[in-house]
Amino acid sequence: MKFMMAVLGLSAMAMGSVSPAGGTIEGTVTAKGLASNADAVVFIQQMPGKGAPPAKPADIDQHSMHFVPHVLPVVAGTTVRFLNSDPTQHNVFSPDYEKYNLGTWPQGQTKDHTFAACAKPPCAYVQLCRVHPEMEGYVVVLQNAFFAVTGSDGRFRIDNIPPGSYTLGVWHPKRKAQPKQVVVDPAKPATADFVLAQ
Ligand SMILES: [Cu+2]
Repeated sequence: MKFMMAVLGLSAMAMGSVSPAGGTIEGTVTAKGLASNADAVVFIQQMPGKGAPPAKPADIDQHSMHFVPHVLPVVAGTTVRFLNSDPTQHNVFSPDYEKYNLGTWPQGQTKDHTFAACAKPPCAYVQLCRVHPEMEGYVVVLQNAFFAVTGSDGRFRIDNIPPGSYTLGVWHPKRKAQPKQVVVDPAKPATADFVLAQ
């Protein structure tokens, strides 16, 4: 029996069903002059053949008068499902790119929008509410799924990246930084640190 399993394992490797190990990029984003380093999207700008959106929608909740998460990166073509968890009715809209107004809907229900109109990623769509001017969130449409969002400590980590040389971009609601060139090697994590300025 042991022999059989060993043979099966070998043939699976020979057929290429065991994918090669990818590499990691990790680092920090420092948002100068802001209280928190959160909400920076770090992303690989172009990844050949990696542009397919996920089959399942990505979720944004409207919860206690906030968009949760505040910043949602997605691959171009992704459908975002907007849930209303509040007893009050919101009215989600965005004035960016193709522009949309999803109207209002009751607590516990959802509305979808598919982000298929971003010709040149990244495309940042501000999410606003006609009823509550203080509400604000962002959907950031990217070319591929190799992205991460920083928490308040500013740390990020992107895993399982095919080896290669890439341009690593960063997007933030209020700050900017130049992209960085990064070489991904499965043998050791690459690091990149960004300082965001106005
Ligand atoms: Cu609202």
